[in-house]
Amino acid sequence: MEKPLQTTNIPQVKDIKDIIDAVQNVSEKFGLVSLERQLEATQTLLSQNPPIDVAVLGQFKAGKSSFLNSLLGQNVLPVGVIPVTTAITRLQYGEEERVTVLLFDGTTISVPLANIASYTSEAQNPDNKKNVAIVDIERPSLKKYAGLRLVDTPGLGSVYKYHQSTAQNWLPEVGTALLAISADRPLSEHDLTLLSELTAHTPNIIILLTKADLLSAGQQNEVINFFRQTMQKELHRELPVYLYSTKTDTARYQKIIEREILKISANRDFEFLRILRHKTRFLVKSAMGYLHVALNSSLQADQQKENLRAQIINEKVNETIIREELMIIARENQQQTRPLIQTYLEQFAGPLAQKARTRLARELAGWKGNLWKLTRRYEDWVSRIMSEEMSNLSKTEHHNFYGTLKKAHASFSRSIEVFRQLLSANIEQVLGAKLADVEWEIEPPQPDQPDIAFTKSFDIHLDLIWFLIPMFIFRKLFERHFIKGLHREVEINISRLAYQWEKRINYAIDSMRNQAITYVQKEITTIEGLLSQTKGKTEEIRQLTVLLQNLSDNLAA
Ligand SMILES: Nc1nc2c(ncn2[C@@H]2O[C@H](COP(=O)(O)OP(=O)(O)OP(=O)(O)O)[C@@H](O)[C@H]2O)c(=O)[nH]1
Ligand SMILES: [Mg+2]
Repeated sequence: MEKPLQTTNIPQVKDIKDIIDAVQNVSEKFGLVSLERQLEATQTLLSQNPPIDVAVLGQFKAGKSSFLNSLLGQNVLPVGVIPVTTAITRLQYGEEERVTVLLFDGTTISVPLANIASYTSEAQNPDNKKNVAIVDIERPSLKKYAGLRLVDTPGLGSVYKYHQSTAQNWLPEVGTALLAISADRPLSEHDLTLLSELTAHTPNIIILLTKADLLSAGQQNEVINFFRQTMQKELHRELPVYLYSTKTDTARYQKIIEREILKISANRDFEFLRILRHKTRFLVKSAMGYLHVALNSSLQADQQKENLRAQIINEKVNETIIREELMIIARENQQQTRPLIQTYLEQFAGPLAQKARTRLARELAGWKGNLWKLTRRYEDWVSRIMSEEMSNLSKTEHHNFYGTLKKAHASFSRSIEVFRQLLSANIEQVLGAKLADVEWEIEPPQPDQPDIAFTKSFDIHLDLIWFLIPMFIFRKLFERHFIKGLHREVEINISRLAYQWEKRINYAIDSMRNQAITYVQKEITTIEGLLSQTKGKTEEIRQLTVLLQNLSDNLAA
């Protein structure tokens, strides 16, 4: 971490407020939608002066919640071997123990500490169906961390895309980041991306190598050195790296990391300003990138504007074309969904029918009664067995149904990437200005498991005249009929399962297409806004740029 600077060298809250107001002004004037989230987070920090959020971030299962539990000396947060944490959870000092769940609609609920898992764990709150925005835990035992909030976040990179977006959306709020990485895993591309994203949000990043007990002392040193070198090479930065284990030597590791955290708490006001200043500097930098585009466009003679616009939003970079391309990608993949799932599932029809036949043959012998009773019993039996088998099949095999979802995701991403490259290249060629890099990723939604409901599909009507049929003569015949019918039941149910998954997967493809279209629209609107609003505004933009430049020079002091 950087050495603390003299407080007198850094701009105070009032100055930062002026800068943020200036960015807000520029953002409104030029419709800079992509700055909104960070701007809002910074304004909230400034106006509310909340405790510093010391956030534990990282891949799923890195041991984030376990680390916080260990620091607290009590198992407060749910942990597990599969992705667990589903909602942002903040822990801070309070005179009395209190847990408040804040929902997205603004309502708050007070719950006992023992019940937090029902809001923060994937098992009890799958996909955050309870709409939890944040869980706040106050405890008297956290007195030593006064001025801070320790924040547990959902893991990145898990199959639950919801977790990913929750943690990602929360990044602008980060005060100090503890990036948890399992010591027995090599540093991943995801961690490096997260690190570089984090540098936009905080000056304080600490690497926490968790599960140190899985390595020998020699290996631990090797890993620490490897991390130090990689940070230097990839990010040109030195970051503090600490080991941690909740299993062995915990007290020793804890002392060291606790000291780091307590340093922040002891210098809370100073650190708070430093973080705010960092976030503001990043905001100014992004805003200046956009102003640069606006300035270059404004410098062109007004009569050339239309011309300019036509060159940038040209026949390759325009909404209609991209929209069409995205439609075609969606349609082509959606047409393939059903046949792919159906073909895949067909391999199970034979063995399933065979299994059902064996079971039925065994159980039939015990069934008593006339044809009407026998038929009802058969229906119930098939209904139960098919629901059971289809449910199992759905649970164990659904990973094999995602072919078209994955293909569509890759094609959408490529399409958008090409769109952004063409747009950037046009802007650079026409205006000589570079677009600020905006990370954009399509979130592939995770389809739900269908409810397997068996609907009757019998075409035996003979049972209605059961009183005419002497069972002692015909029973064997009907038994054979039932057993023979099983193959068809299996086929019908497999078809239904394929249909249910087709609907879900195609819906997910549509939702990705909509995400992509929204992105394209936003981007084109921003650029068109920049091009059209700048007529005759050269002087104003120049002044704004100079203003932001001066302000950011102050920040760099
Ligand atoms: N060996 C070892 N295992 C650990 C340690 N810390 C955590 N684990 C195990 O790692 C697994 C994941 O722990 P969690 O704390 O749930 O991980 P998380 O990062 O919060 O996971 P998500 O909330 O799903 O993102 C659990 O099975 C823990 O028992 C450690 O220090 N050593
Ligand atoms: Mg967790």
